[in-house]
Amino acid sequence: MKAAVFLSRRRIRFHIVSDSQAVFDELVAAAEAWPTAYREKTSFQFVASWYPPEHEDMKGLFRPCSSQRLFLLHLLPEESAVLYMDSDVIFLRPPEEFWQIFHEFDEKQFAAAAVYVGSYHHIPKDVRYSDVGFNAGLMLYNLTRMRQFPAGWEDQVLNITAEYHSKFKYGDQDILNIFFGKFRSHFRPLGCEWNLRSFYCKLDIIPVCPEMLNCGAKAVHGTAASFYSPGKLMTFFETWKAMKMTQSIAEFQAELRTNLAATKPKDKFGCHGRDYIDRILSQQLISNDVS
Ligand SMILES: [Mn+2]
Repeated sequence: MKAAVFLSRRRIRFHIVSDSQAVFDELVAAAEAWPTAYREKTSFQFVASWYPPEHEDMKGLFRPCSSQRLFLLHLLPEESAVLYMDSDVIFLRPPEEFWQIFHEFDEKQFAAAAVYVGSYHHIPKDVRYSDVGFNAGLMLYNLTRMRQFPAGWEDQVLNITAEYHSKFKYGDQDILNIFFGKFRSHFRPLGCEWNLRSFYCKLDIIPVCPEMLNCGAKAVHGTAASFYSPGKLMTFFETWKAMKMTQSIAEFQAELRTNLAATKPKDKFGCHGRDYIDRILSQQLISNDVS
């Protein structure tokens, strides 16, 4: 949230979906330390966790509550569109640049996410979105169109869960990959540069995401608890966390690069071995190249 607000030139309304009012209060209290100019353009709203009656067990599908993103229509009845982000996503571009992608949707599309998760062969070929899937940690949803979806969004989600539950590896992300495998015309695939994960270090980014190698990541996603395991990604997270929002973006970029360069130990994701990782984790902060 701090990165989104720091980089944005717009007002941002956050809807925090949680099963804990205390967690929400903590977040709001942390934001009180932000400079006034940032606080004034930000608002927070608590949205209590909700699951369909008799489907409360879906809460534990993957990480606790990650499956809440399947029920945005119910959670946000007043909203017409939403940028969904996991709690472990950090922007390197202003979030309004991501929001702009709504304007590229054709007349049927109502959701968008960055492609390339890895192997998606655990889901049957006839229903999976693709062999490599997409990541659900950062998405755009046109909620108006979802509400109008003739087969019923929530009915489909529950049907998919009942039918394919035994195949799931990533829980609710698998449900989304099956939904948009069945109803492909409603999904807009986005470039992998919108979702850098530790997995890209392991594989080497060059063959799987050349855009990111050229331009750097536009958003970083701390999957596999990578922000909490010593290494480049933890340094990235810690530098953002400690940042006071009183410097310019360029000054912050310089500080981030210094901290990344000073991070020498090997990490379990193999990021230390990629000589381009420092650049990829910092380049888009002030890049005008938004190709
Ligand atoms: Mn996540």
